Amino acid sequence: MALIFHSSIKRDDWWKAEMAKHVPDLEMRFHPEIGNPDDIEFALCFNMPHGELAKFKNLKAIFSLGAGVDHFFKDPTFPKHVPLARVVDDELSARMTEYVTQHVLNHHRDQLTYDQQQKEKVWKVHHPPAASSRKVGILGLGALGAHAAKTLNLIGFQVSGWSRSKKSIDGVTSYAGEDQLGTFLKDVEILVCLLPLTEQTTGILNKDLFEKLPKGASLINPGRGPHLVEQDLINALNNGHLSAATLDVFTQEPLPTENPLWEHPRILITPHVASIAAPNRVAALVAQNIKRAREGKALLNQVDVEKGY
Ligand code: NDP
Ligand code: OXD
Repeated sequence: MALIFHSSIKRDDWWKAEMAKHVPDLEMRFHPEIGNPDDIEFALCFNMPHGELAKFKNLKAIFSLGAGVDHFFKDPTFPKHVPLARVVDDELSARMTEYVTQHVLNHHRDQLTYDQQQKEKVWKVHHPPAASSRKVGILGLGALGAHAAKTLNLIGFQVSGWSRSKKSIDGVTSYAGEDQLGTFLKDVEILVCLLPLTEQTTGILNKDLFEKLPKGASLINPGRGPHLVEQDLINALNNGHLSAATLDVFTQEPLPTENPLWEHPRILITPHVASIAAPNRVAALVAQNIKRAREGKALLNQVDVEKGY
């Protein structure tokens, strides 16, 4: 009964101790010290090197260390028949809501303009509309998007969201499916992307989508880098159709120093920190799911591999 662990963050002793609190009979092995691959029944990982998970023929479950699972599906040998669970956690949602709220307010109050004015020692007032007449739209109304939508609504913004299936969230207008994307976008002044990265959503933040937004709209992307066509964003900012953007995730991470996004005066960049799953919460979730797998129960927060999220 062994669990293989892989993460770029090396805290092996900590993970051993934390998992032992919940599942004392579990042996933890740290990739690449696999031992006999046939011993491995569970895998807890993020960005596992391709081809590795396919070596474990007796896997009972795979757990993502984060909310996103696109990193698994990039591996052509990923064992799709093994149940896969991801992190859905109130604290993770609350942290993402902090990030989204912070940057919605930045764009709502035109903070990038004041940052520039401060550099130039310019005292000039710009009057933002009241939150009650500002329209914020969220692509993706799942665990993270729905949480952020509710908070933005409490602050007083007019909030709408777009998802695959229609939602019923107090104070949030819900649009669903390809047919309603244009209607959703036409009023959105601040657009937040909290979609998972799938075949359907790759490149969704592109020229066509930007043109459907009203002039002066801004973008916040804590979803995934490949949602965005970077050059289309730069063009839309340079021609004045979009006014500003906040980007947390990038097609290439770390963002290469020569990437023009770094220097754009209307882009605010953070290094994939919008919401990081807390290890103690992940350990508790994984332990709960290991117990369920041992009892033959369905996993909590199981991913639909056909949908890809
Ligand atoms: P969920 O799976 O809970 O929600 C995804 C939402 O997107 C759902 O509402 C779903 O619709 C909608 N959706 C998916 N595909 C489509 C589509 N083709 N068209 C329309 N809507 C679609 O995911 P989470 O909210 O937990 O996480 C979202 C993403 O946030 C993660 O996948 C990850 O990429 C990113 N993330 C980023 C972090 C960061 O620090 N930057 C941290 C954590 C996550 P429906 O509800 O109808 O299925
Ligand atoms: C996640 C992330 O998916 O950190 O949890 O991006």
